Amino acid sequence: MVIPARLGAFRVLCLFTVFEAVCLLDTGMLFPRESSSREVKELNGRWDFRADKSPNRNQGFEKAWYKSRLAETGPVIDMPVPASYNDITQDPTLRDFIGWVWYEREVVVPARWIADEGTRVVLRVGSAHYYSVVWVNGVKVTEHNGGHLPFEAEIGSLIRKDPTQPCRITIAVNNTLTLDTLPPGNIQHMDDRTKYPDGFFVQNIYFDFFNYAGIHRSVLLYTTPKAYVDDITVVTDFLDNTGLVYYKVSVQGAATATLKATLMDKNGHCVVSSSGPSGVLKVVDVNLWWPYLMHENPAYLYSMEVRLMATDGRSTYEDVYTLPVGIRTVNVTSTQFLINNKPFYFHGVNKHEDSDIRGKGFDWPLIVKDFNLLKWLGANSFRTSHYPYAEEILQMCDRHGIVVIDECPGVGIKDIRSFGNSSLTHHLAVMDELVSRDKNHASVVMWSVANEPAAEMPPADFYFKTLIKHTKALDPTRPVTFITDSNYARDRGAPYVDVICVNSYFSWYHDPGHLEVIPIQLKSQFENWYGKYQKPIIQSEYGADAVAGIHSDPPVMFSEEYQKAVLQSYHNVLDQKRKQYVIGELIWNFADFMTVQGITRVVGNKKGIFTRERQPKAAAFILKERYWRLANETGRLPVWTKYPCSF
Ligand code: BDP
Repeated sequence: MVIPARLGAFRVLCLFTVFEAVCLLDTGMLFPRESSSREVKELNGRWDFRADKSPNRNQGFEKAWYKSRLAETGPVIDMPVPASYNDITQDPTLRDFIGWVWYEREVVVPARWIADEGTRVVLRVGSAHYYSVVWVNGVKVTEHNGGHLPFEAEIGSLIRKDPTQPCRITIAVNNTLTLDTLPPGNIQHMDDRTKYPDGFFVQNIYFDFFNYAGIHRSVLLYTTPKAYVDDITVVTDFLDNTGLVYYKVSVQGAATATLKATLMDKNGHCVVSSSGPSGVLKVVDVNLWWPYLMHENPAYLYSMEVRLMATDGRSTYEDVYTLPVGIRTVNVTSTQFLINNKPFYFHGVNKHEDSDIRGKGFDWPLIVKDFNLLKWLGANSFRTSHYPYAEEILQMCDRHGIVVIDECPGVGIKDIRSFGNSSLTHHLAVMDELVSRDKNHASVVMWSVANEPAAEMPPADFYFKTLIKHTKALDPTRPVTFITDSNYARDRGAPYVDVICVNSYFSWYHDPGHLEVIPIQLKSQFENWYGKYQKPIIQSEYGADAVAGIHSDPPVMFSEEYQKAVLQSYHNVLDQKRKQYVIGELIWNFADFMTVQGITRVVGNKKGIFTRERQPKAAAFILKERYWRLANETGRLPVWTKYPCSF
């Protein structure tokens, strides 16, 4: 249910109801933040590492490598965390390794954390690809199925058992994909010894990016008091110039607790407060959260401080957690996407978490550079193709007003066996984790449950109906979509989405080299989809490969000129249709990125408008000119954009 904007009071009533639904998830996944009651210790840097290259990849478990220091059971190498391990060494077998790899490091835990029984010590892994098992001092503390999302374990009692021992953390990570993982994949053994060496196998994948593996995001220890704020959910709205922040706090570790929520403005001044585990904060003369280039003061964030007091007879606990809150609404009509009741046109990009050396490893310099490029380009949005991105990236989106279509790792669902019950159950669980992690980001305006599934397969309809219904129940305040490249999706899956997202590569994968087909085929694409559903449409991917530095006039495929020409032809049609029901365009892709080796890829996918090193190709300037023109037409530019060299 996306609630129509015009129904004022009814809408507020509904938000109370939907708010209950958002809170269905019972375990919190709050981003670890320091506060007067919480400390954070980053465990990033150099870890010991060994890939288990035994034939069955299982020696690490058989020989219990977690029981003693990794260096005692065999040779170890240096491995940075966070980073994919694939491109770190000169070892080709590690670049393409499939199976278990082992990471280990010892940590000095502050004595006061250990001494104070009233302190919880939590070990958190921001993400590791794909399956992880974690031990502390040889004792298993958790395991997690899936990359791209965080997981954690409380380890306080374990490290208190013998405070003289250093805290040894061992993490085993396996990048093997199966028909039930997200994304799916499968292992194929080649037994013909006239062709393949002994033990030869490959991992088949059905998605177009390198299956980078390892510990991709920060590993942290953080503390909370024994009684603590476990989760916060906010839903925002406004009536006239009063902002409304509905909040709900869940508490762990205390049967009863006193809670106070205080909203502060950008300058740290208290605006309004309320007590109790749930309530509504009314903000007079609200500063709404607006997207970049839609308003002269975009991305306004309040801070909501939640303060908990609890006592268990012996001790008193105080916990403080501060959440950034942007007040905004999202609604969809049959022809428009509304943010704060005003039409929003997505002029943005699709990205990847990808760079040289680090692979998919989190890297602040890269992230800040990418945001500078997005702003230079005049992009107001991106899709997290094809998996959830690091939380720090979404925080940057909140801070800079970059609107996000938040995608789960449901990419490459192409085998009929990946539409079965166990796949669906896992997919639903991943959506639970994703919504739980990202629900409070103002920048996130839509969920994408999958990219280009094989919609021609009959089970696709039930699968996507269930998935979309489930996601809407988790969060009825945001629209839900799935991304399609298939006309079959018109009957299977698409009936349940709020916004139609279509990928197409006319004159590339279809009619290669024939730019003249674009106007006809793109127009028919839009008219067929709109004709059937009367729902707004986003051109969620389009583009062409261009190898930077290859030039050709007249344009031929793979030259910078051809990429430019494809973009220009698409833009002509988009300019007609955006006056009707097309609500956005996202180029494929922001930057060149690594893929599996294959005859259609020249050291990766070259559809970036920037190279992998983030230098512009000719197409970047075409897009920049267009996006700033669109922004001038549809938005209100911030004062500082008069000085573009401030980027
Ligand atoms: C699209 C996929 C994307 C690919 C792109 C391409 O969604 O992951 O990278 O095609 O082939 O269909 O460049």
